Amino acid sequence: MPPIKSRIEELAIFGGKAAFDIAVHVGRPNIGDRRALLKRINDLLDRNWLTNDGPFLQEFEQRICGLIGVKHCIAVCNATIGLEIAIKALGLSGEVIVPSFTFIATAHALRWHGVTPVFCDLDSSTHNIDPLRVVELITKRTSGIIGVHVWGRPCDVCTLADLARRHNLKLVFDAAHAFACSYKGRMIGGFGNAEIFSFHATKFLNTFEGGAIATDNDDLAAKVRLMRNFGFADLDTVMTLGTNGKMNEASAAMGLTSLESLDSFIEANRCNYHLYQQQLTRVPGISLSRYEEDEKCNYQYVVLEIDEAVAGISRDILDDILWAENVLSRRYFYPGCHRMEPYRTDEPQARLRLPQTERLAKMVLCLPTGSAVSSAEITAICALIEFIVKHAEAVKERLSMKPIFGHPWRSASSQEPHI
Ligand code: T4K
Repeated sequence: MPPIKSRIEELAIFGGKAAFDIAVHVGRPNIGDRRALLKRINDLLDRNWLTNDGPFLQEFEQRICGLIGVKHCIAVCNATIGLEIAIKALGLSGEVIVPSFTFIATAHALRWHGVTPVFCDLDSSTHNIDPLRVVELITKRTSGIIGVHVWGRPCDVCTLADLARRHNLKLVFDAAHAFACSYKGRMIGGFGNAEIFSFHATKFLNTFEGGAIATDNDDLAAKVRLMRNFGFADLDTVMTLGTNGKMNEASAAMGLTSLESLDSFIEANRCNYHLYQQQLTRVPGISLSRYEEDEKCNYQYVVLEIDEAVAGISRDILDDILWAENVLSRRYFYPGCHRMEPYRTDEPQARLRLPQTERLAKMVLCLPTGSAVSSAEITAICALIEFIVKHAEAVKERLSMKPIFGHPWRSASSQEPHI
């Protein structure tokens, strides 16, 4: 376990030795049984079948359908392409209402297809899109709503579904974070017109790169399958506009292997989450976002909210100090999509109508978790945070003598949004 600091001079940001010799990451991949994976890789090489609807892909899709109780699962090469295919297949056009507090992929997938993302504010208790604000944004041009189950915590699915039905809108969920989570006892995957999972390397269940579109709608599933493969219905018949969204066999092999460790990945995350929770409750101004523990959750994100007025230190200073100690915390989803291009040029005043997003984007910090992070490392990270908050005044004073300007790897524009 890294030594606990006793004086602020020992903090790495002031020239002390970093608490961790090797960086501790948010989003370190969970690797399942290597032998099982390598056996599958050998199998696919022996078979000489590397992609295009191979046997591993089919098995992976069936396993997901069984696991989450959804009729159709169409695996894709990443969730961004999954979102794009769903957007095309559902005929979204004009404007679509999305949260700004999400990974940029949610907005880009729309804009890439000429659809305007209309950013909606969030519910600060869940970090998810606020249905009360959604209703205010519906216009004649609105064709749909994309809710994002941020951190794997489900959106207010019932209210959004009701809104979508009443206004004749399509409803899609970006479920990139929410694989193996449930809402009102039912697994995420079957809500709305379609839900899209991410199996990127940084997700708790990964296929290296990958994703999947889940839906109970037969027609939509058939269309999505065509679109994933250039629109091909058979060897030389193209039925529709399409793209190359296929998941390859190596990714599907990784997916099958990861699924075999699903429970242990979740259990590792759950233990990590509770350890953080137990150790951070005593730190004023730092709160851990809660999961509904009577639902299924994957606990894949450990999300702090830093209340500067109480903690005495801002999220950004805490982040800088942690990075110096080799704890690579992340400010997801700062500064919010509306402050990123091309959206900030499109609507420079968007911040005025997104007060909760603005507030939250300055408070949130994600901490390392997953099977690669040990209990000792978590204890050391919590001790560091406690130490920093306890000495907040002295730390700030010392920093004011030698100002830091954020990480060298952060661009000037991301430190200081221009708007
Ligand atoms: N919708 C939502 C709500 C999403 O969060 C995402 C993706 C998407 C849609 C789109 O899904 P995909 O098209 O990607 O399937 C990362 C991921 O790349 C991204 O998938 C994820 N969300 C987002 C929240 O996080 P970055 O830009 O933070 O990645 P990066 O390279 O900085 O890596 C994060 C940390 O993980 C680093 O500390 C390094 C570590 N890492 C990363 C990789 C790739 C590893 O230790 N090993 C690795 O192999 O976006």
